[in-house]
Amino acid sequence: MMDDLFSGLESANEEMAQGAWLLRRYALRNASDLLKQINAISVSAPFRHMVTPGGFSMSVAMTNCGPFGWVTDRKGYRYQSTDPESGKPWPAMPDAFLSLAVNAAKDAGYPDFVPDACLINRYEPGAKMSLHQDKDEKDFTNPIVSVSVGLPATFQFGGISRSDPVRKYVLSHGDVVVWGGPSRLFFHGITALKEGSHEEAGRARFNLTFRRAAL
Ligand SMILES: O=C(O)CCC(=O)C(=O)O
Ligand SMILES: [Mn+2]
Repeated sequence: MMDDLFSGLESANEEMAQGAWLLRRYALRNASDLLKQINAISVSAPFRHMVTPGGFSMSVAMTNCGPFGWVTDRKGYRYQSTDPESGKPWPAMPDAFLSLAVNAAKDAGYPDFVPDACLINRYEPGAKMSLHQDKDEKDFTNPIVSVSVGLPATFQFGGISRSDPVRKYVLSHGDVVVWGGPSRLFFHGITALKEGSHEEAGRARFNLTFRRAAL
């Protein structure tokens, strides 16, 4: 029944800009497993509120898995292979994460994407991420794959300049956004998460951002 309703993936997909696709419910079947894996990862690499170079503590709590993890502190933004809190390598990227990211990228027109970094964002009500570009990676020919689980959030997607108009999209449990090519460096952000409770994720939204950090 559900298969019939959602098998027309075309209708669930929306092109947000050239090279940018919203794949609605793409990860719905994986979502409970993703939550379990996120929980396991956070046991060895706990969520933490990192500090920006300007000295502000981020409202989004973060951790990472995979060969490289994105970090920020007073010294700047960067990728590193170890967790600065423990000095240990980040937890391995679960196979289910990797295949989800590879398949979503392929379906959005990026057949060569192999992520080496997975940033895990945890938003609690009130948390937000201001408009920014993802530009700490070495090779912008690789797309970004972004998976949403838990409470819905409003994603803002703009253009190549900070002042470009933004469109808003509600990202729900299981939604995947892929952007690359001409939109790889487009500004984007998440507005303050609304209060709520999700039946599987509780009072939170999780986002997995898959990137290729190294060449
Ligand atoms: O939470 C999201 O959907 C976006 C996260 C993001 O843009 C980032 O971590 O760079
Ligand atoms: Mn981003």
